[in-house]
Amino acid sequence: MSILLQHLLHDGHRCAIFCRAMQGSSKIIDYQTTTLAPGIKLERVEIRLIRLPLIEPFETSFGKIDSRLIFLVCIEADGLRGWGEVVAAEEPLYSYETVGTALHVIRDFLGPAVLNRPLASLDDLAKCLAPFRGHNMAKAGLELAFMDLLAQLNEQSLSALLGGELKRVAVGVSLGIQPSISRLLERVERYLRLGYQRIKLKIRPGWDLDVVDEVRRKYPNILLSVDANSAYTINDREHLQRLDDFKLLMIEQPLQHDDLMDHARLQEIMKTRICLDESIVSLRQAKLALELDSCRIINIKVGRVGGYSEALAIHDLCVGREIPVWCGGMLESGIGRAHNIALASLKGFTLPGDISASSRYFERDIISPEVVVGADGTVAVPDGKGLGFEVDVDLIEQLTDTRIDITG
Ligand code: OSB
Ligand code: MG
Repeated sequence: MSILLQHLLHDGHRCAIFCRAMQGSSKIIDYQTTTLAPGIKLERVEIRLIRLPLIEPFETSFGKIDSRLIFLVCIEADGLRGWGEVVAAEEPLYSYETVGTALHVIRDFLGPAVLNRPLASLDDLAKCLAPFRGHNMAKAGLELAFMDLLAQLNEQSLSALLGGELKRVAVGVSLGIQPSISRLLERVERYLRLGYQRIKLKIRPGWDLDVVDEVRRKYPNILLSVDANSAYTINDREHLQRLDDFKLLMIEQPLQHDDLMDHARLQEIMKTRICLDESIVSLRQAKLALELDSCRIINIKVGRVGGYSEALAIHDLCVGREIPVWCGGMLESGIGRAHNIALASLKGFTLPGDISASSRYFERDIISPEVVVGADGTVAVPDGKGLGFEVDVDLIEQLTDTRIDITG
């Protein structure tokens, strides 16, 4: 049994943990059926951890991974199941949250807080989660599952429930740091041929100016951006200014995650627009960033900001201020990917999102049909109920490493 699991197993009466390594197979636990009126009452929250290998390693300025431990959240009410995904990674590198912290927080606090009370809207759910500080990715997992459920109950698509209007969303690809420039150029060529509308290059000191120069030289007219994932400091300002030569669509998160001041200082001297990712963890931080002119583009990740209520508010703020918005990605499984597609169908998402085809990352996805990118670099927004994709429950069951049931 993993150290993580040994640590997490405890005698709490509200949850049952099923671990493949421990029991051989998972079991279903009974729960009490509750009435629905006046709002939905969530009867059960289920966590599933499944490991999905990546087709090729993904390297950023903060590390390299070759698989994703996917954290799924399933909630049940009125015989229906809603699915969400917690985008936290195994290590606290992109954010302080991890699979372990999210598991703890959902099992011990957030899950019990949302069970068995009438929830008529997303707002009601958000109010149950609001007292708990931080842990946005954990909160988002519940909000996502809840909105899938609500859409199914309303017999509408998630996109329609969110107020999305686009039928297809524009997408780009995020290319990790490669062992060589020639390998990177080969990847750029591949994804352009597949139709992706924008190429984003991960950069870090030592893998930046020369690399961008080569790509730009070979493709003078493509939409090209870079993402530093906080690899620089304001002392690198002159170095970063040299990126202004490459007609980049944006530079994403060059400086520290909690440093809006230095981003504003850098934006003042750079022509290239700064886009904030890690720094935008709430509507308040988004307002502050725009007030300070720390960025001129915002990347919305529903997980990073704590769910749909905050994501929609940030979207509306940006639309009001004419700040372009795009949908970020966290190497999600099909479930998180389906949520991203629904979110990106809102009108304010005017730049291509990091929403790749399932096959860009995984051999086999856990939804059907898988997400596909058309030759025009767009992804269709499904109009079926809820996520609009079938969740492959059998495959999830087969892949389940850890399962936790939380009941009231
Ligand atoms: O900074 O946008 C990022 C992946 C993991 C963590 C952070 C980031 C990313 C990506 C990949 O860039 C986006 C995707 O295709 O899901
Ligand atoms: Mg980023």
